[in-house]
Amino acid sequence: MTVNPLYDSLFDLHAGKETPFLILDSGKVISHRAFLAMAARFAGHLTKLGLSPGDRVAAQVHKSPDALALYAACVQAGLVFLPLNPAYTHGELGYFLENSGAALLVCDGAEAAALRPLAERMNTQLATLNADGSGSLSDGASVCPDTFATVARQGGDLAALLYTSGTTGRSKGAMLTQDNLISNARTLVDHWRFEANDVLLHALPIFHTHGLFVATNVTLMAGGAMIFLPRLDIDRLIDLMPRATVLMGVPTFYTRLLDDPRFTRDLAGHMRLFISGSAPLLADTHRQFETRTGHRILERYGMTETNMNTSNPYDGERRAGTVGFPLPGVTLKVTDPDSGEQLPQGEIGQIEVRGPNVFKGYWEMPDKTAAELRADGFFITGDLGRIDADGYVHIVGRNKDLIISGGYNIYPKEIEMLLDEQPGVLESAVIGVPHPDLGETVLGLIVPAPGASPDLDAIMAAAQVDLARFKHPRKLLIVDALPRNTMGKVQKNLLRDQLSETFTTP
Ligand code: MCA
Ligand code: AMP
Repeated sequence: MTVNPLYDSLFDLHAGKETPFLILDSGKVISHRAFLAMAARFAGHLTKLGLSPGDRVAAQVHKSPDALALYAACVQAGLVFLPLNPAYTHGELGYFLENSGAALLVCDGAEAAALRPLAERMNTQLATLNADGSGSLSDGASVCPDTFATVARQGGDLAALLYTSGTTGRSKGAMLTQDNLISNARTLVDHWRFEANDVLLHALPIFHTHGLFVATNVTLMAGGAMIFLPRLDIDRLIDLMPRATVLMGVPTFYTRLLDDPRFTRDLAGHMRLFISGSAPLLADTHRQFETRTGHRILERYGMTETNMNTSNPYDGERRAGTVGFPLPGVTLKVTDPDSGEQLPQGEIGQIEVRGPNVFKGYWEMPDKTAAELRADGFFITGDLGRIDADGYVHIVGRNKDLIISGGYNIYPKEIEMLLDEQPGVLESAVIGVPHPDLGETVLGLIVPAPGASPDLDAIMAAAQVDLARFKHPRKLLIVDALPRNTMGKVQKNLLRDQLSETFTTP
């Protein structure tokens, strides 16, 4: 009898298998059985800490097999996994703890002393897990048994809470249910033909949907293996590619590979599949990749709130500059942003999606949920697109003020609020401009207060204290005024056009 649908579909089938699951750069191999024993020990310890089903477990830890086992442990113990980018500052972390009411924060040992007062203030327990697997969590788990009585859950219960930044500058916790994750993993295993003999080259972070659910859940469900690298390192990717069958990455993975002469048709020839997502893959990159390797990258489109929505076909034409077709079970429509009415085929509008993949809403933010998730189940993605005559979905822009840098989402509002507070600043605008490596990067424009000469170095230093590194403006510029439309709204498109070559010309 199914007691915990997600645990049963991802893990249970392979629990006894000695087949490889994680292949580490050190050469160490962790089998499916050993991984689940590790997860069971963590689950035992989490229960001993007094956590009960539905409690949130925040994990701000480095990528490691143990960090992945913590995810599996949360599923098995009925806890809600809340992964966080280690780049977040303590200030940013405080917001996530407070908003989620996390019962436990797992952090790196090096951060524990500094974070203890924050955790105490939030009434959150603290445990440590270091990149090498040591720490108080592993110490506690080491005396727990290799098996754990899986906690019963239902498909509609929460499995994970993933924060996504908001246009107002405050992050929102997307509530993902067991069914959301299971249905998407099932669809992708089938659509991308994942099998037990697949070996995925995994160099993505595991605190986002892409590296955690798309890559990991799909491999787990198929019973395959992952070459598990701590981060993107092109040398390691090239060295290890001969042992892999599939690579998943953001477009920066592919542009960096193409920049390397060692990445040849011979090296890539045996690979079964290259998948790209999280940010637009330039049609030019798609073509260059095909010329170099003979492979067509399979581009797909997803969101934290929806998991994967569309994918180019496995067998049919993988069309450059498109994100393919809606996945089975997903309904996608293009609507008029003002009226919400569906537009005729071929017209550009906002993309809305509905299906078993679509989340349950934002954690304790009913107004924001109501604004983006319609009563009939359609989620308003904030992306602008069109469907061509052959049914391929094209993403042509965004109806939301969002920058995607190397696959990380950055909401300008959060940075503008900080810049506006700095001495000598009247107002600011933060825009994304093209960047050869990251796709887009952050440019901050500052309008000085009358008679003031803002100190750009001091402003940059202030941003560095409060914001995660990937959100830091790569450059700040002084401008006299910001262009506004008749409604008084800053015309960021004009700024982007004027400044689009800031990082692309030498
Ligand atoms: C690192 N840095 C960044 C980024 N990453 N700055 C801006 N944008 C970034 N994405 C900082 C580093 O801290 C470093 O700071 C400096 O920039 C240069 O770092 P570099 O060595 O080039 O970075 P890297 O370690 O090579 O990382 C680049 C990366 C990485 C490989 C593109 O960011 C990455 O793995 N991105 C994937 C993100 C992802 O998985 N997104 C999925 C979310 P300093 O100068 O101080 O040293 S979206 C999602 O899940 C949806 C559902 C979907 O559709 O998939
Ligand atoms: P996130 O909120 O981090 O889940 O990011 C989701 C956003 O990433 C989407 O709303 C899109 O704007 C963008 N995105 C994801 N995949 C693609 C893609 N293949 N092409 C263009 N944009 C994408």
